[in-house]
Amino acid sequence: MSSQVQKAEVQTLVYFLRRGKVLLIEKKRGLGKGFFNGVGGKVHKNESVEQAALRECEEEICALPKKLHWQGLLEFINYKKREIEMIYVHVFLCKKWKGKVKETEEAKPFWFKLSEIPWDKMWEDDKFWLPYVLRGKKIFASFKFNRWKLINGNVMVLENGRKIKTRN
Ligand code: 8OG
Repeated sequence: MSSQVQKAEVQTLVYFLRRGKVLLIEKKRGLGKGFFNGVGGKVHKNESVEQAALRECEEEICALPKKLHWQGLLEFINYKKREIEMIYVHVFLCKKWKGKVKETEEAKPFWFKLSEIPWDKMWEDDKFWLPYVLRGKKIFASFKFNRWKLINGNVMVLENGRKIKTRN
């Protein structure tokens, strides 16, 4: 019996960096509520991935990136009975922005030292790919979940379009 793709969406994630620290938000609602994550969400109809990333930063923490650095693409495939949900997430770094980072109805922001990232309060897959992104590497990663419980995954670190490392 075949499975059906029920949902396929494109999302964004932005990691702000400042003086050896990364900004993570505690999400107050939506998928990943209570977890720490980068800033992001769904790309709406009629907007580009970059426009969506900028809009989400303004909405969630009131800061507008001056420049976004594209770091890669994540593929999340979630199996639920005979349904499949696919999420493609474009990941960016941001080192310069306008406005002061503020808490909003959606998110509470916290700065973490790169050595003190709260991996146990983040999506299970993050520890496999985020360290590369925070070091400025470009990645492509794919993860399979069963009802959002991680089953397996694969991370490729890319350099000038060339695969340099694969991790399962
Ligand atoms: O607005 P909404 O709650 O739909 O936002 C979901 C955000 O969560 C979006 O930015 C994409 C992100 N996201 C997933 N899965 C994972 C994951 O495994 N790790 C991380 N870091 N983010 C994820 O949907």
